[in-house]
Amino acid sequence: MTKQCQGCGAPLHDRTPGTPGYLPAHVLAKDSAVICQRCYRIRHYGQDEMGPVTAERASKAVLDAVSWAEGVIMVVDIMDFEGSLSWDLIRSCGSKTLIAAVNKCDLLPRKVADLEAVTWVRKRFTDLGVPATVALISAASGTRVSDLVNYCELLGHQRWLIAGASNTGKSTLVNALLKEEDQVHSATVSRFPGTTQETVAWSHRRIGEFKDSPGLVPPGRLSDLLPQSAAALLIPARALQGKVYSFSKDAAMAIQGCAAVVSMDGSDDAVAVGFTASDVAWQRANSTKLDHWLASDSLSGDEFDSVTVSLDVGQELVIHGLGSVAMRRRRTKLILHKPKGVKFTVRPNLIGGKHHN
Ligand SMILES: Nc1nc2c(ncn2[C@@H]2O[C@H](COP(=O)(O)OP(=O)(O)OP(=O)(O)O)[C@@H](O)[C@H]2O)c(=O)[nH]1
Ligand SMILES: [Mg+2]
Ligand SMILES: [Zn+2]
Repeated sequence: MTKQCQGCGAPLHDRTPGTPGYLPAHVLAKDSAVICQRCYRIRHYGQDEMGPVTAERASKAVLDAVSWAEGVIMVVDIMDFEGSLSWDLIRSCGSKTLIAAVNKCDLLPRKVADLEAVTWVRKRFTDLGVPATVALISAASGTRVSDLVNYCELLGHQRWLIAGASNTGKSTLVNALLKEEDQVHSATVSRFPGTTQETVAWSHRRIGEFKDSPGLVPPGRLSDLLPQSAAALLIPARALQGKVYSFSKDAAMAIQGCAAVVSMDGSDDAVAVGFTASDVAWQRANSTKLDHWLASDSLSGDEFDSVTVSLDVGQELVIHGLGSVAMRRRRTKLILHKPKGVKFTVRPNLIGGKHHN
């Protein structure tokens, strides 16, 4: 039987160097061979020259695994909440138990109390009509992973699927669960989306069998339109940071080559806060030179389109796979310039105005 890479799930082989699952024949022949060359290079050098799993393959693997599972743990990135929700996954779960493990809560500013964040997430799911039980966790630090385990145990299912959009931290959660089991093997984790290639089965004394799975690619995330190395810059990896700018009429803020917002009617005391949790940040921009600047610097290579958005105080505009903009003090109409195909959402603030005024 073909062995499977324990890190990424690709079938191990010695045929084509430079593809997931590859190992030189003499290494593959050893009993101790458990991870492929790609996983080895990701783990030891932080490099993935072989690229992500295709969206089609990931989708097929996940849908097959949903039929196997009694319960699904859907991992969502709190820093890109709407962008990292997979509606295909939610729909495919039907009436199965669906737990939303809302991950990376360590990246929220410390001022945001846990209860406030959980309340926000629950309300968001209710507003969106998603019937999920919420667990707010940090898989990386292990925060509240034991609560998630307790809840799974209580439900008594024996087959769990860990699934969700790419880069949300599924494999990191798998490793947090394996840590409780003193497992010597682990799933491969990387900052590049598309690391896990196939489902990988593990077991846990208290929750039964569980599977890691390849990341789904929900449509509309800016980070998915870029080459993997550029995408890594946009992926939430650091504490959420807000940049505050006055936002009088014609004022503009931009993330170079990615998106811009221009105020259409801001009064003199209007203030906008641009949030990101990645290696990029909102900057002040010159609204008269914006067209040229966006077109010549498009990171995605896509054409830009423009939409008018009204933003109330207490609401924020989220650009999927990039960041968000919130208004303080005044309701403001703005024009959003973004690459075609990138989705946006207007939603209640994740971080209340009271924390950042
Ligand atoms: N700050 C923070 N980063 C996390 C957390 N969980 C995962 N990450 C980071 O998110 C990135 C993706 O993690 P993975 O576990 O590989 O994500 P995945 O969902 O398995 O990704 P794919 O296999 O590509 O679909 C890595 O850089 C992780 O270190 C978390 O709780 N907090
Ligand atoms: Mg993974
Ligand atoms: Zn591998």
